Amino acid sequence: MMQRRQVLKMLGISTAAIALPAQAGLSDWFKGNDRPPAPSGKPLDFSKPAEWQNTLTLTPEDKVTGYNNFYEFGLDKADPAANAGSMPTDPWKLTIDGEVAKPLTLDHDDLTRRFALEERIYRMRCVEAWSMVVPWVGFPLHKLLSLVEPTSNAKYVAFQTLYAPDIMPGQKDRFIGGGLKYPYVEGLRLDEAMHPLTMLTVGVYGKALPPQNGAPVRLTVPWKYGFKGIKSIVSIKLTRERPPTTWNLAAANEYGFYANVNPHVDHPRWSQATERFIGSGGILNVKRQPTLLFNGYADQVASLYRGLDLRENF
Ligand SMILES: Nc1nc2c(c(=O)[nH]1)N[C@H]1C(S)=C(S)[C@@H](COP(=O)(O)O)O[C@H]1N2
Ligand SMILES: [Mo]
Repeated sequence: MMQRRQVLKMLGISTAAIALPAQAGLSDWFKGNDRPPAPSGKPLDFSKPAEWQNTLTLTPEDKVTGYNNFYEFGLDKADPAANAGSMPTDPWKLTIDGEVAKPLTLDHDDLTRRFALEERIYRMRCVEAWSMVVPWVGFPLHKLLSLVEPTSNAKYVAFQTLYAPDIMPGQKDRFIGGGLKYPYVEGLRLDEAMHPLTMLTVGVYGKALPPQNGAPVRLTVPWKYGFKGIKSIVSIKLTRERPPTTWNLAAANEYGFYANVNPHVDHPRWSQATERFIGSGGILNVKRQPTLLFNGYADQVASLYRGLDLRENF
């Protein structure tokens, strides 16, 4: 519920003035978790490259698929699991074009068949200061980008979520959708997009992504705040200019283009020094732990930002 208030506050709207529908908040969800289990997708074929395995404690599947941000389906963490089932994800079209020599369109089955799938256990850190550890299934984005052959003009990669206001109530109603501008858009510098950690994700916990996690394909950039991980992608465009990004459009002083996880750069309204790890316990067992620079991936990604002031470029 804090998030809804924050968004409304951001829009200059007082929560007291609006009758909001009664919905389960964080505490209710942890208390009961009596919602029906999220629909489980079809099992996927994938390898488990040693490089991407580790001994981090996984966030349980019911929390990964039941505690979500997907504002197209509402602001409460339980809304996406409750409402996203109506989103048709097969057939699907993902178009890759713009500054490329060989534009390409992938359909639903291409997403799981065209590239060898890998399971990768990644940390995931939301800008709201909670975190998870998730076994994603997908393939590195650079494999797709190499296939379309970016031109020498390509400097950025722009991503766009499905726009379907009749299916996604948040796109039609600014109170359901938090007043964000839709379709949801995100972007990366080309070198960030080509980084081996950056993945197009089609599954979680060994199965095709459930709709609430961004079926049939979403982005995973583990060293950045979760909002960079745009869901249910229909378009990837290589561009010359830096593309607009949804949360930056909503509040440029709070959400930057880079959004690299950084314990030393606080959000204007809260500290980013620590995070609540969502594990197997109830709300009393949620563990506070230090936030890691680049979410623990500094060895692999710090060189991308050499010479860049991370405070200015948050
Ligand atoms: N289209 C779209 N993508 C989105 C969001 C959203 O509201 N709409 N929320 C983002 C945020 S804030 C987070 S933390 C992650 C959450 O991903 P998860 O629900 O799979 O954990 O999705 C990101 N991708
Ligand atoms: Mo987030």
